[in-house]
Amino acid sequence: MAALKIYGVPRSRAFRALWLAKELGLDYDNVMVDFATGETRQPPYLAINPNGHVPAIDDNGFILWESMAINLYLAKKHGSGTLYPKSLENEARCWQWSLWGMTEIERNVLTAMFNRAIYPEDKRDAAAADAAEKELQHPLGVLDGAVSKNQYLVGDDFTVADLNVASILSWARPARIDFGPFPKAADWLQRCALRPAARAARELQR
Ligand SMILES: N[C@@H](CCC(=O)N[C@@H](CS)C(=O)NCC(=O)O)C(=O)O
Repeated sequence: MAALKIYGVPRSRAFRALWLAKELGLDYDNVMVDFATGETRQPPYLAINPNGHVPAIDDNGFILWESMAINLYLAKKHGSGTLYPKSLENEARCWQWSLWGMTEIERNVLTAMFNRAIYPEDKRDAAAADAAEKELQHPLGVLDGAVSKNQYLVGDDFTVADLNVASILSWARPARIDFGPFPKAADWLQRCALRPAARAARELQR
């Protein structure tokens, strides 16, 4: 049994931690807690994450939840100097982009995805999806500007900042977000998605 357990089926936000674990070459066990079965709300799992959400990790007895915190923790622990920058300023930029992803884009990408791809057709709200995409125009412009200057969000090397934001934007395709006005962001997203670890994590979703 591996020292690291990652809770959550790969088609959940656990995908983010699984992608990171693959980038870092970590030995882990993926505990298949499924959000669709209500398992996340049962006492055994609530003892791990009282919020009833996946992902969570158990790293040799240290329990942590919230996908971005998990990835920042694992990247700092195992990827210092590679996926996790050594300077305080670049470390802070990884926090900045991770928090940005969660607060500026995640909700609207999800709204568009649910209303264009996930809900049964008769339950979809096209206007809500369009409004969400409209709200995304400004932050996607910010992202486009950031990756116009450098290859990646924190300079020219791929870091946990890219992984965290790109994993949120992995929903942009089913959400049918038009990246036409954001060509640099589209290229950056493609660069991230084509990484072998990203492909390997997507394979787990099949
Ligand atoms: N902010 C949390 C959100 C986690 C979350 O909402 N996960 C969903 C699956 S992707 C979940 O567990 N849903 C089931 C539930 O809430 O019971 C994170 O990023 O880790």
